[in-house]
Amino acid sequence: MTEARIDDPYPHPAGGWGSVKEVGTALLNEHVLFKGGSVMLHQNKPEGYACVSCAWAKPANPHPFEFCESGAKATAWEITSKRIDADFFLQHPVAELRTWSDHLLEAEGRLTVPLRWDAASDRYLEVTWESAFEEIGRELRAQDPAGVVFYSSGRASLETSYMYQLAARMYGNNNLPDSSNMCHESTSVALPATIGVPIGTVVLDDFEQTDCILFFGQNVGTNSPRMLHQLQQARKRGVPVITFNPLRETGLLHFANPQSPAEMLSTAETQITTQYLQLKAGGDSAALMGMCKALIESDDPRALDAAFIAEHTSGLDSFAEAARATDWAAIEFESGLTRAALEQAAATYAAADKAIGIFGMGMTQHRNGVQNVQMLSNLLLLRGNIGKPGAGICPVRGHSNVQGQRTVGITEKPELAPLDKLKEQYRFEPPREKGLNTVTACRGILDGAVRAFIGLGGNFVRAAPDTDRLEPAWQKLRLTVQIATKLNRSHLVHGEVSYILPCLGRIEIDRQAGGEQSVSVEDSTGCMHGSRGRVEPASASLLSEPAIVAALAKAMLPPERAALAPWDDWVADYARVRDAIAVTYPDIFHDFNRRMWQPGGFRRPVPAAHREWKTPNGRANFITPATLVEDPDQIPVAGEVLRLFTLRSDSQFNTTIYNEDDRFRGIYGGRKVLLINPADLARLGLAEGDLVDVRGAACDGAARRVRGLRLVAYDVPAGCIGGYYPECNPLLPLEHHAVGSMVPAAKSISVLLEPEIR
Ligand SMILES: Nc1nc2c(c(=O)[nH]1)N[C@H]1C(S)=C(S)[C@@H](COP(=O)(O)OP(=O)(O)OC[C@H]3O[C@@H](n4cnc5c(=O)[nH]c(N)nc54)[C@H](O)[C@@H]3O)O[C@H]1N2
Ligand SMILES: Nc1nc2c(c(=O)[nH]1)N[C@H]1C(S)=C(S)[C@@H](COP(=O)(O)OP(=O)(O)OC[C@H]3O[C@@H](n4cnc5c(=O)[nH]c(N)nc54)[C@H](O)[C@@H]3O)O[C@H]1N2
Ligand SMILES: [Mo]
Repeated sequence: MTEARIDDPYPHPAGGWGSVKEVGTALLNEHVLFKGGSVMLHQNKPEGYACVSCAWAKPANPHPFEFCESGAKATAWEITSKRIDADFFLQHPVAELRTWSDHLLEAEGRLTVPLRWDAASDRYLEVTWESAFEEIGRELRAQDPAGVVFYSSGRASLETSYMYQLAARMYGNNNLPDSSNMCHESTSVALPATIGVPIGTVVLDDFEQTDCILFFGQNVGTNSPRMLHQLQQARKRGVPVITFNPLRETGLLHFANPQSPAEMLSTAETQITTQYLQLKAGGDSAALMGMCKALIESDDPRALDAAFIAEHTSGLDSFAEAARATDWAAIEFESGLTRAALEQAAATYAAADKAIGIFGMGMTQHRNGVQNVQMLSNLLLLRGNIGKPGAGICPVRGHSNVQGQRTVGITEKPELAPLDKLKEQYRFEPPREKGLNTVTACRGILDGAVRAFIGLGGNFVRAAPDTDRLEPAWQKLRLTVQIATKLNRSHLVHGEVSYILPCLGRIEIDRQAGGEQSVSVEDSTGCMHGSRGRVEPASASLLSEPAIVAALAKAMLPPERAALAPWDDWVADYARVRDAIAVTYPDIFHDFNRRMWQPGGFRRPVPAAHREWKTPNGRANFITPATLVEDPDQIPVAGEVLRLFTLRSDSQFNTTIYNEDDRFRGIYGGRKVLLINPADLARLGLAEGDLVDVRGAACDGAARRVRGLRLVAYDVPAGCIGGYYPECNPLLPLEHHAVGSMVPAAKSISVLLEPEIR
């Protein structure tokens, strides 16, 4: 058993027949096989709807089936025929629902009516929309704006997000944290300093021209499977793919295209990775330093692009000095990789004219998350791999519009929002104080400074760190309001006054006074796309997100302030919101209403993509890393400290758990498991199948524990263990976050294993 797993937990390609079967099962479970099948033909198509799963680019010439297994599951989950009505809550008091799993809560189906928590009966009771907005407005008007948080999860459209940030700023704060605070904020902080843009420089065309792909800490087979098409095409041209990941992920090993009949009928499959480097969790900066050192110390003058460096960059001298001064022993120790392996990777990279560096949460969710991204930027700059066709940096964004939300003003950083423009456009004085991000909002919840929380989607309590500290504090909030499609734990661990406001999903037809509406989203490559819902709403009582945001704004703002923006006109016709967005951001969104339907979307300007560097010194900058040591937070404790990295399974979208299996990793029978190296098992006197408690061993010394996790022997580097998000979030200390970006360091948490306490 152990042996088989370590050899290959899923001896089949990603995609393939397993994928087809999973899509069918997902649709069947939600009782939408027929409807779902035809709906999905519109996914990621011009005139169709943008997938609600990941943010990967949507091509101008889509495949007939431009969806993947993960997208199909997300679609089925949203258009499910299952419903939660008011009766459900009469039968289930909130205290009881708090004992349900994440999976069971969402599996009940779509929320259908607005709900208010009733203290006397501990139940959510149906209310009218009017009374909901009236009371929420009254509550918010009584609060100091400094203590109110406007969170967004990255799914809401550009239109909704723009309205939401304006409402918050008219209300009086910049407290606009979003899910990217837990995700790619490290990228958004790292890249402006190195190349002068907060986003990636790569577009789909670059994949057709590249000679080499470097792949860091991103699980493509599960989290952005449509990218497998680009990878497969590149591999067919013989392009090497070098992967850095502590786990051997099925999707990074091989792929059979479920949309290619030839591949499905034969045993043909594409090998994706050509060199797989199983580094230690948190070893990326060191690994990248190894590759940079190999290039810098190379005898071959062509190893570096001297002309590019001279013309475009700054800072190489001190970076090169640091690389020379770092010895290989330190690099090998911190990365867990051998010098030979890193030199081989560097040689492959040096042989390519054009290279792309792709990365995900394995890079950003670390104490050194910002530095990791800057080290990848350094490596690319050494060979002029930014700002030319076939090359560039490619952060893979998570939620389907998380990048776009930032583009239209959802940010707690006042310097990143066009406040003067908003002032001129809406004739009010926008607040200039720094707002709360995820970590500082949690601090405020813990110390009582935050009194009210509005959630535009998401499941903040489950997604954020330190679950067991946060939940009791969260219940002391005066007001919690959750705009949502599905029931989740953040609705059940609630404030004194608490509302659930059910909304339309993006796949649903959105009818307003001005007719059927469309929305827009930005993908991972900075391209904006229109999206039109296709299925009948889950319930006639749902409101759209723009309608809810507009009603909230009108309820919480003094009437003369609310009158400064045309909320009702916007709801009647979202094209008017896009007009307003185009006024605020003319460079990006001019002609928005026309261009949003362009096949492949329209791209926002990305100066670095043509070697224009919007950095303070006008050059692309090499940045010397501060340290290669991953975890400066760890305190000395008795016992053997292991490094826990938290993972998504192939059956979840963040805190949405479709089912409890992780097919690609061969993990069945529940998510309360830890993946551990067999040598660690033996050394710690433990055996596969044992149940253990995991105790936090990080920074502040506070007690943190997750009980009863089952050990699974797995091919992970010694000293590192894998566990699932969000089950392991009680172990993630709030103050253990990335330097500079404050992204919780969910990919290296210091822990100890102890025999289970029963
Ligand atoms: N189906 C599905 N799609 C999704 C999501 C989902 O949950 N389900 N979530 C969406 C969201 S919001 C996001 S942000 C993305 C997340 O997508 P990813 O960026 O892929 O995030 P994770 O799955 O958390 O982990 C990524 C990989 O990092 C590896 N890893 C862990 N630690 C390290 C390390 O220290 N170094 C390196 N190099 N690798 C490491 C893990 O083994 C894993 O393969 O996906 C989006 N798409
Ligand atoms: N330990 C650990 N923690 C992590 C991570 C990790 O890798 N490890 N990853 C982090 C990352 S990358 C992210 S992005 C965050 C995710 O954090 P969030 O974005 O807050 O969480 P989700 O699980 O995506 O939110 C799911 C809920 O969104 C609601 N929803 C779904 N669709 C819609 C819609 O169309 N409209 C509205 N209004 N609501 C909708 C549903 O009610 C559903 O229950 O978690 C972070 N937390
Ligand atoms: Mo994310």
